Amino acid sequence: MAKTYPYMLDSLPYAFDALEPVIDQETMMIHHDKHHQAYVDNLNKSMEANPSLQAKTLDELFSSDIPVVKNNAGGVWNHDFFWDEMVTPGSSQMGENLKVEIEKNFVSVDEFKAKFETSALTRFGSGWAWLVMNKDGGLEIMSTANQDNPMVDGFKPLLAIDVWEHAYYLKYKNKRADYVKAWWEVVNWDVVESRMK
Ligand code: MN3
Repeated sequence: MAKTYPYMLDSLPYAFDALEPVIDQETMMIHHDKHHQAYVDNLNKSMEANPSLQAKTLDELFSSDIPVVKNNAGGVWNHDFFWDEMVTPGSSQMGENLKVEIEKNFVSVDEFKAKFETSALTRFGSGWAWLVMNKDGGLEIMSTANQDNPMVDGFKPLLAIDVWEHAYYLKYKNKRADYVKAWWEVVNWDVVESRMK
């Protein structure tokens, strides 16, 4: 993930229809080819306007005080992270190591999911809900506005759900809760566990 300028949009690691029926093909095409592409293009433009930032890595730009830099750097990184953690519905089960950590921090997998869903549903407007690891190795749930990223505050992201309307509106309309509940089916738990290391 140590990308630098000039930024390129990576292909999805699966077909546009791979997450059907949880996330429909049209949503994936627009989300990746239009929204994610726009973050890449706008980040490159902001780098052209700020040459002194061109040598920085993507995550170093999250704390920029130039809003267009911070927002688009987050947009690029957060979407790469989101695509990588999803897989064909129902094809991934939470492994024992991750389950033990989740239970240690949230009592049960069900309680973890309920808290994560609440975080996703109470994020007002556009943003993300996250499972993160803190500096002591504990797991926490949080949400961020817009394209903000928890790494700015020293957290290590493990899992994130995009709750911008562009992530779900075509299929789920205003029903963010239905999207969030269905989304568990496409989480690739092996990827989440690998991010703990
Ligand atoms: Mn998005």
